[in-house]
Amino acid sequence: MDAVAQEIAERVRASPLVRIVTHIDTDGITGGAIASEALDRAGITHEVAFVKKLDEPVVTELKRRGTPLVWFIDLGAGMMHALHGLDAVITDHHVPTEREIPKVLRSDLLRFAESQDRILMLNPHLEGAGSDVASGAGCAYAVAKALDPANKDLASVAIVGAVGDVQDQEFRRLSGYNREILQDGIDAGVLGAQIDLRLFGRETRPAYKMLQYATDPWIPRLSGNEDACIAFLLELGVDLKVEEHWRSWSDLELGERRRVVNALVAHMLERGCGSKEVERLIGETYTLIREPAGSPTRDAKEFGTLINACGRYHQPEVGYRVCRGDREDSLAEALRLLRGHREYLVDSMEAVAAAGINQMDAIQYFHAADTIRDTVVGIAASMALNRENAAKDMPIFAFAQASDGIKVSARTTRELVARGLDLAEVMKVASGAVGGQGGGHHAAAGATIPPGTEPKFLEIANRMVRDQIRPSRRLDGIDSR
Ligand SMILES: [Mn+2]
Repeated sequence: MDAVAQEIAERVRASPLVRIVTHIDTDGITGGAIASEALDRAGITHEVAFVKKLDEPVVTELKRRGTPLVWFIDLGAGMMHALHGLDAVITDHHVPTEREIPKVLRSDLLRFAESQDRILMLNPHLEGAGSDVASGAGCAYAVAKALDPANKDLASVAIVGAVGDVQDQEFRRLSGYNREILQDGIDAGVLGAQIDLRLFGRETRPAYKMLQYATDPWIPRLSGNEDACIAFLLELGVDLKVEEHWRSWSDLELGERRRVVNALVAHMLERGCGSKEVERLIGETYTLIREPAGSPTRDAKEFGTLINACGRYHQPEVGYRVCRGDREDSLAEALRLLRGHREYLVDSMEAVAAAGINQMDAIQYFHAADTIRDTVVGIAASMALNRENAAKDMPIFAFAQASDGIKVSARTTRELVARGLDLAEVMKVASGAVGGQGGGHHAAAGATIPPGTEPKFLEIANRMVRDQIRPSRRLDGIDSR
């Protein structure tokens, strides 16, 4: 990574103007903030633009503008085939497409073409690694560090990007190049890593709320049950409040935290959860140690969620300014967007109930039409899957209207992935068959399809899911939900 990062840094340094083009999710916004901060520190003139996706019209517009150098972050790899003619550097972790080499430049001219190459990409896939060893923000960080080793303090924002892209989820800790970034952050005195309960809301949620909202893992009888969570903590002798302040998980003393973790493990085992599920309680958590205790920017996962809310509601600049250090107006605005997002999710659950969840033989689905935004329908699908009224042994597909067609989001459990389900493949094939496009991950995938093709899409998806899932062998923990 370092050699390419160095080359990109030199390209950037030599350019009179750099246009940063980045994605509007947490990874893209944090990556844009890192790049911009590093360029500012180096005195390099630049602009930052956020895009929902990098498609042909965006590329055409960039070519038309003729900026001396474009820096793509968290995107670009998937458009390698269309970037010919642009001067660009790319820091991305998505799978690259093939470069398109003009026909006249074949064979003996190929070497010449390559030596004239105007596109330089830093991407873990080019070094034989997968998407999860570094995020777009992490790749941008590598360039920032190459520009100036003093930029190691930006590692904290890069870790927010990695966690925002759930790169710590599968193994309950970050891996690959992310660990080098983490170490840089620890050395620079901006990051801490600790083994802890990995539920969401360690800093800002009352401890009982953190338990109540637990979904990974789902804790039988506690998840979704406020009274039971309060009783659980009280029985362990944990004070829920100090004066008027609800104590968060981070407010608890080490002894209290240990007691709660031990009790949670025993609780889950007694209720038939398998060891795989119980293990998911614990993992590595990341703290931005210079941020005030109890603040929404102290825990990397909470920080990432805050930034994501900004992107989802079309205010990426707000999140970007928080990442650049604004703890006044932009933070207040970001928190307002996050609160709005939570209210929106509550309303979305009502919209799902109104739409109704329909079952086919291997999948279930709902069609939200224009009642849920396309940027939120994926979370609505996850939440619906965790509710009582959805079947736990089928993936869920959610449809919503988008500006460019019908957005489809699909979600499933780890148990079904372990039995062979691959939603990325389902999305790709089923959407392709109806004239759309899609992809993603095994357990979470998305697509956009032409309006009216939903029935055909569902029919193909249902058949594919049925063929993918191996006959049920009773797995560890599968009945725990
Ligand atoms: Mn990313």
